[in-house]
Amino acid sequence: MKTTSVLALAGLLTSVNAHGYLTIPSSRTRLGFEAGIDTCPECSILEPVTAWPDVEAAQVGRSGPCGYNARVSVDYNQPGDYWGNSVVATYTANDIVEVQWCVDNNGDHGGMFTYGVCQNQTLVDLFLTPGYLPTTEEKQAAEDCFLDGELKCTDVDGQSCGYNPDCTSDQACYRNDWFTCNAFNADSNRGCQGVDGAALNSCKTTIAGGYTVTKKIKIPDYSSDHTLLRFRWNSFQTAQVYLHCADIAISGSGSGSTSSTSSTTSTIATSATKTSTTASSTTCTAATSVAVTFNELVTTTYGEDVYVVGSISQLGSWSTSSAIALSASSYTSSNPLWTATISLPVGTTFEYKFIKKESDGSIVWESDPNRSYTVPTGCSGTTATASATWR
Ligand SMILES: *[C@@H]1O[C@H](CO)[C@@H](O)[C@H](O)[C@H]1NC(C)=O
Ligand SMILES: *[C@@H]1O[C@H](CO)[C@@H](O)[C@H](O)[C@H]1NC(C)=O
Ligand SMILES: [Cu+2]
Repeated sequence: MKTTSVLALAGLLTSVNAHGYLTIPSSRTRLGFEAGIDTCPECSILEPVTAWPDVEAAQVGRSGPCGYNARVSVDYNQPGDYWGNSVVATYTANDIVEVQWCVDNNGDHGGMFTYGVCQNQTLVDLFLTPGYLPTTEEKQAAEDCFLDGELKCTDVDGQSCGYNPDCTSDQACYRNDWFTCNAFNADSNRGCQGVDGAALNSCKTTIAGGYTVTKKIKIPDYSSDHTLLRFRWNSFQTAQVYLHCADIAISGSGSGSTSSTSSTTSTIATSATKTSTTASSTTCTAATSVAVTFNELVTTTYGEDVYVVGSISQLGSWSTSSAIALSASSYTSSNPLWTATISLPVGTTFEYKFIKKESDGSIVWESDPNRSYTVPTGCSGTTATASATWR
């Protein structure tokens, strides 16, 4: 009994559970962290979902547009004592402002990120009502609205807006209106931490120290005393999306320009189309990637951690230092389960092995032969499992 909990705890503490969160303007998560309600602001995670290469495919579920931290059971879609009741920043319509998030040193999964403002105040108000927890449907409707109200990288004159190096031109992620992290496996300036190239601990995370990721956005031609700026980061490496909101105000430009009228019209048209698509969708959209869960039964001792490494970049290209950590959060002595869920392109065939990393840093490989796997095809949202026992 005692051994079991020690092992499980060891796994929890050392697995790659660290990621990123919106810091400027102060997100609800940041405020929760500063108030001591949240012990890991970078750990609000939507998983397992298809995060790549279609960065808009994942439905937000309980996480909603503002994030849910399962670790501390805090739902940031509902105003709390320390967030959601007043704005943290007031911007002027059409202004260019700098925003920032923080990526943890131990969970820099690469990928792409976006910011958004939902211009449907009725919908946003559901997330600003003290004591009200939006339903899953309302959370999804709001997320769709935030994606419609995307603040494009390309809206900012002079900002360089690149394509993600881990995305090929035939994939849905090949778009430069979203912001991108650098190549996941780059030797220098890698991943999201490479965007600013800032020093470790340039922002605060709780697991391995953070790096700032700074970009500019253009505040929309819109006015509201209290609305939300939504941040969404889609991981390249893992089947994870990170969602955060900040409470902001936007003072209108007063120009009442025709461009804002026409963009409102197109927003309605887009969401109407989306709704009817969803309602009539009994046929499926083919998945471009699948969340594959790797389960490995392996008895470990204190200080040992289990990783998966393989022939494709998502599995570290056989480099043990880029291997993906499995989590021991469900480990028991009778079911010594280590697990990780990774988003992989459909149809990919690869070889892999599980490895143990000892507390002294040495590596223990599984015996030959290499394992092999082909990611299945299926409808969007398909998941798959590769289960194995250490050999
Ligand atoms: C705003 O959201 C509400 C609630 O989802 C919806 O009923 C309404 O049609 C939306 N309004 C516009 C203009 O899209
Ligand atoms: C497993 O894959 C590695 C990397 O491609 C290769 O060097 C090794 O020979 C393979 N092992 C077997 C038994 O085929
Ligand atoms: Cu992570």
